[in-house]
Amino acid sequence: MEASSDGINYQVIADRSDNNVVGTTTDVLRAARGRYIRVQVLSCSQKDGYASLHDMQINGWLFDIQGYKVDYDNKLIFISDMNALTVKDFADHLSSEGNCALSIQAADDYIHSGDQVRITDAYGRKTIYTVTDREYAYRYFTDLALYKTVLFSSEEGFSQKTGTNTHAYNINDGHPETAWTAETKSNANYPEWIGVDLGREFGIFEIDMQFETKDDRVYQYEVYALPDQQINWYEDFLSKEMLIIDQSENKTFDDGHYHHEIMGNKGRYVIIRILGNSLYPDNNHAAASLYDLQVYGTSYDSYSR
Ligand SMILES: [Ca+2]
Repeated sequence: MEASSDGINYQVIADRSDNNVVGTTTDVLRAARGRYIRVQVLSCSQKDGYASLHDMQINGWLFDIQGYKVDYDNKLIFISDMNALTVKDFADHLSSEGNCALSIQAADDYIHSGDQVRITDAYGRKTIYTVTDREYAYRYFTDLALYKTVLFSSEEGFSQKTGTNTHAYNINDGHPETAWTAETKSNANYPEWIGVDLGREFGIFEIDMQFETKDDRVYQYEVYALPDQQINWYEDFLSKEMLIIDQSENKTFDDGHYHHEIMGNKGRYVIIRILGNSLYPDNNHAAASLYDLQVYGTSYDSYSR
């Protein structure tokens, strides 16, 4: 059995010249690569028996150097199970991407899920990456919003009533007991909005929020994901094109904790627009208030291609 990438030059990928199995045979190949496959029938055990083939099936992977993604932050290399990478192709490609050396602890000539890849970058830094074929493992395990720049419509800053810090930066400070409260002056004002600049675009899969629940208030809100270049907040709120979660009719209390799973919407800015709550406008001090915002997703710009 021979394979060729151009239909002219063939190389032997399986030698069964001493085959003595009658009927169906299966050859499992580990390092064969080709576009054209041909079978040379050399002889037959039966005197005067002629060459005859009922069926031939070939299973394989698509060789595609674009078929992997590198998650530099979580030190993962994602390989689709529809694609295959040889160690050599991968090394050549990474070298062309600016990495000067790598060593791969692979079981054979292919890179498989579970392999460890040690990459030395152009600055001599050595990092070990883990190869995975499980797409969910490619997602970020850490909160993308934590300590990132907070954007907001207004903030009280300091509560005269309780003496507590109510600055906007409390929504992603890692402390569940600290909260942002919007400016109330004499009257709460809606809509208010608050969110984070993730620093660059991500595919957003999960958003977790903890609102204030004083007097069992229930908030109505919308969540937007805005792309890198977009900073015209109010226009986007009107356009609704970047609306990823619509809770404008929300009546569910859930202790103010809302967990949303979405489909990887692309965005750099995650903004919660708070439309009102169940106490407002009867209680004109029931301002927007949020304890915590967490965002989970995948990287977009760390893909190698
Ligand atoms: Ca907090």
